[in-house]
Amino acid sequence: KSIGVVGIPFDKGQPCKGVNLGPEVLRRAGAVKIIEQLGYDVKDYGDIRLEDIPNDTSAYGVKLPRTIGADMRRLSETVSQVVGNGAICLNLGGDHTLGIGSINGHLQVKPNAAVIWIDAHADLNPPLSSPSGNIHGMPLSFLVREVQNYMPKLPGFDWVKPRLAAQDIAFIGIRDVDKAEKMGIHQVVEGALNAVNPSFDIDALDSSICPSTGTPVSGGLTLREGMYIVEKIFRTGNLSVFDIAEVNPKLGTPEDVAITVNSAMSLIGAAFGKRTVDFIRDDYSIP
Ligand code: DIR
Ligand code: MN
Ligand code: MN
Ligand code: MN
Repeated sequence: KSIGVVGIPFDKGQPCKGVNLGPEVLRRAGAVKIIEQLGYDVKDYGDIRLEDIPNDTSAYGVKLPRTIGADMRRLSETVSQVVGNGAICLNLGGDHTLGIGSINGHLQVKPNAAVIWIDAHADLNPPLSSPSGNIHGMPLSFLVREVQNYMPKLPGFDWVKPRLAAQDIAFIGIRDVDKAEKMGIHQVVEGALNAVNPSFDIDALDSSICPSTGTPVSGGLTLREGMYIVEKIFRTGNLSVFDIAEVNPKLGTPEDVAITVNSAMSLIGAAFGKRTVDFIRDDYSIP
């Protein structure tokens, strides 16, 4: 089986500087090596090229819509290409805006894919309902069919199609939901597990094990719970795209960064079948 790795050094969806360094810190920690050692045929697509469109005025409270739209379009095309080639796509963020490109591109090739949104937050705010104006809290609103009545026509996003039904999303780890999001969440039940796209915002974990992220929330998943979720998904044999988002190596002490990157690395390993106990054997028979 092959894996395509894509870096998204993107930070325009939220105000904290440094989350653009996520792909670099995860690559340095060995994110590509760890999956190669598991026996996959790995192709690193590098980081996606990011736009800088001049005079990109805000629309409906969203900053830099044309620039962000162009960036996500490029990610969507890359994910389509990787999945279309028969590989699993590993997306290294970057802030969680990347869900727009990742899921749109995935669904273009596999329209029946189910999304597992692993996050402290629902990321379902339509632009005009968003309390923050930060687009990393909005990605699912672009994708979910049932909320399109609330979606304005944002410049730069005409290529995104709401290909996802609310019933094909499962939320895990959610504990900080805004008012407008509650209506949407109500409609969500666990979808059938066909092709699966886990989108893992590191802040789904308890803030004690991911201090270096922009919006940490206490009371979250333990590392074992997070790993259990992605191990389970791996064992379905239907993992198709995996996103890891919101690791910010510029937040907190060097120790905080190490704790956070270690958590992310454990999740990446577990998502691609790394056994927790490496020396385990399959056969103990005595000849
Ligand atoms: C909040 C925070 N719901 C917002 N969202 C975050 O800005 O819309 N998502 N941090 O991961
Ligand atoms: Mn979050
Ligand atoms: Mn998120
Ligand atoms: Mn966040």
